[in-house]
Amino acid sequence: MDEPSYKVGLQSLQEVDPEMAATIEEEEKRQQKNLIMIASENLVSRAVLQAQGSVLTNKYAEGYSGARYYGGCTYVDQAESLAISRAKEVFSAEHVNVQPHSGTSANMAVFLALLKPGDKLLGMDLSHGGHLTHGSKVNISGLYYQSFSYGVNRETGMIDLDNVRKVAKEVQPRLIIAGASSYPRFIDFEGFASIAKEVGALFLVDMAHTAGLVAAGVHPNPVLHADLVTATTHKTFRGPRGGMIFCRSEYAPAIDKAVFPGLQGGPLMHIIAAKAVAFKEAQLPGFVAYQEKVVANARALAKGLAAEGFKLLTGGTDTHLVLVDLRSNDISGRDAEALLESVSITVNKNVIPYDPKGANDPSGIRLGTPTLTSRGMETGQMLEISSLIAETINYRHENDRLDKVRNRVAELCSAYDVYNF
Ligand code: DSN
Repeated sequence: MDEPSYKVGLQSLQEVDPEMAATIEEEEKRQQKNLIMIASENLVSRAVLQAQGSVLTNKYAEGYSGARYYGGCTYVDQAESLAISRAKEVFSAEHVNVQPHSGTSANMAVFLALLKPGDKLLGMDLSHGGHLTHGSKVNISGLYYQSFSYGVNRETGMIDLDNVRKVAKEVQPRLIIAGASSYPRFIDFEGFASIAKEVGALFLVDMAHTAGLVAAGVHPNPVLHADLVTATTHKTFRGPRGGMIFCRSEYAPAIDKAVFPGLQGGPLMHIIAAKAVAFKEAQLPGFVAYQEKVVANARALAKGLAAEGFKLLTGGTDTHLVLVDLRSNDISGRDAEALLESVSITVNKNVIPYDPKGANDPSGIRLGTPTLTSRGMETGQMLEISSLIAETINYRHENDRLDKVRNRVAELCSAYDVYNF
């Protein structure tokens, strides 16, 4: 008997939509053929990809494990409970909500739970390396709340807690936020917590960038010091694209209510399952070694770039990223990004603190090591890549030299597979 034409399709993506299949294949090739150094990107494991592409995408599960608004939730309940128990263990947390669709959603849920529109929040200035959702005037965090910011010291490039304290005392915020997207040093979470206590503010850390390092114990754990911690699961943590919120038990009911029904409807159960897989991977042998290597590689990259004469914010790094100030290299961040892309090295243009130029054509580039480390690269490769970057930027008008860089990048990329399923 012929199958009715309306029955759910069992054909492959290639058969149903060759155009999209080709687009995805091209992206897979791009990831293989480029040295990807976007600090906020990584490569997920096959196991995470499988969970993400699973039939859990079919299930509606508004609510939480054991208290859903739909029948048939036995297995998605299991998936979410596994994610929760593993996340609590990995980060030593009292409570976690694994439903936020992204880091932004996680931050919005904290604001909805604990602030009223018009309340004051104090976060790190976006132009000094902070996050968009920490009070930028173009983001809901700066539109619905009165936002104030602290920055880094002009000379050292470091967060100066005395200055944070001074601003906090002046502003008297309801919420202080720490956490950054292009700050290469450890943040003194204990120091921030004591400032929050002094001024009677709640303390939130957004560890989106460093969650993987924290999970492996190679970075201080903000969960031990902050009232609330938000994170993404897809950066150093190497899980699926998504968010999560950790908090002390006293804030748990408000946080859960803010995520659902406050901000979101049905949770993405396939993504929650993939988060659970990533939490399991964070407990497997190899994860700590991976994160240690991410940091060692970033330090080697910083050392190599400094030896090539590049100026680095704070002079180096404690984490997975390096911020390069290009003002003395006679090239803007935007042009450097495009130039490096032309030799298959992918980075992003980035503002540097006190940048005389704007965000669309800033004075810096940001480089990170999570993806290259996931491919198996080591400090030797980082030193070589810093030379390739220097060669590209310093000899950008010499096509022969750029061709040589292209050839070497191609060799490196084929020696270190992304996926070889
Ligand atoms: N967009 C992210 C980054 O690239 O750092 C910040 O969350």
